[in-house]
Amino acid sequence: MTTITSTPYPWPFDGQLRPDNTALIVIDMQTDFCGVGGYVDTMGYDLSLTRAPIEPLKALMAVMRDQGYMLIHTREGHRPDLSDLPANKRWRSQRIGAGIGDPGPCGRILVRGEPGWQIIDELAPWPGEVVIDKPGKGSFCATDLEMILHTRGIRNLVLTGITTDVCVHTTMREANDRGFECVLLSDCTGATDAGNHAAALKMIEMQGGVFGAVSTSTALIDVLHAAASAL
Ligand code: C5J
Repeated sequence: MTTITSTPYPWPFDGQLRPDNTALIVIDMQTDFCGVGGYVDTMGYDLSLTRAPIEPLKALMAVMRDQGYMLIHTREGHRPDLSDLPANKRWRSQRIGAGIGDPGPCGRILVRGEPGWQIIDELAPWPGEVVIDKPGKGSFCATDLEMILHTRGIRNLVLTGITTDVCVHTTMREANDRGFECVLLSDCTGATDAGNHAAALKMIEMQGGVFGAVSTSTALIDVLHAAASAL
């Protein structure tokens, strides 16, 4: 039995934490969400909040790669012809001066292949790691993520990335509804608003862990190190 210290229950619920059944998912660590001149910066939000997870994530990714855990990266973005961009998503982003699909300092905002859409160098995927391109907030919507997880025998998901209250939360809810056992690491996530980050964590913990559990990278790393040294 292996669990990590987390709230509101020790995760995973059944103590089955192993490299063959658990994946780390790193959501949307793209320049558009945490880099100068990207989408979030153009909207005027505080980049320090969405950049906060970078260092803890670096450390966690190194340990999980070393121990043979599966890493999955996601990128939010749209086709260059914008055929997968809903009109209301474009409209509301243009209304606040950061039109998705429009040109900006990092190329066309949230368009696949543009500089702003790339995952930041510090957290770049390694060759062979799965990268999921998604047009929406949730990582399961209009992607092959669920099929990949089932094919690889993954049933536990460690959720990280940005933003806590939007793409990370949506993905956690989608995963929980599909029966995956989820934990979100509070220091490896960030929102465009500190209050929203805190609220998103609290929502998870209601009803005994309605979407899963909340923990930290250090709690997970401690357990992974202990498990490795017990071998
Ligand atoms: C948003 C995301 N906030 N990655 N995307 O539009 O959270």
